[in-house]
Amino acid sequence: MRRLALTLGAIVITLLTTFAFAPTASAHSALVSSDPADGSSVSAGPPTVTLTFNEPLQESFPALTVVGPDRNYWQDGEPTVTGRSVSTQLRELGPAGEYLINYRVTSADGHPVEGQLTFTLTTAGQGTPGASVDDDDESSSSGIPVWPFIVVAVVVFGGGLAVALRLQRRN
Ligand SMILES: [Cu+2]
Repeated sequence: MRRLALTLGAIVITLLTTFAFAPTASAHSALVSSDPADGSSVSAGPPTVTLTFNEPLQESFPALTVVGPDRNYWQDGEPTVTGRSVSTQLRELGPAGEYLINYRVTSADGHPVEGQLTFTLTTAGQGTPGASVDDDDESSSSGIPVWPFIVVAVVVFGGGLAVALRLQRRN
């Protein structure tokens, strides 16, 4: 009975450790506002897209893309982080319809935060799009590799299991 309790205890500790190391989704830096606002309609594209968060962001590896109803990119250049905001230049827009703003930033505490907003262009513009999303699937998706977390989880879990088995054998 005592042996079983030790084993179960080791497994519980292992699981807790695993979850502590796992990437937590989004309770860190929170988006508080955007320009254009989420769900808004505009008759002409704004020159820049800016997202503002509740706390300063880290400047490493921001991602901010704007994808049109034609599945082309409409942002121009790389995003920049300034304090609590991340922004990117926007091309003159093209077809009317729904544009998706995809973002990924790094919280002050080092955790990635990502999400998606939309706005609707009501009057088509004359702009020329950037690359097609479909030509660029790998770098455009969330982009954060999952495998390091899996490796850590497996190593931690395996280590915990070894300890549990050894405790069991010793008794
Ligand atoms: Cu965090």
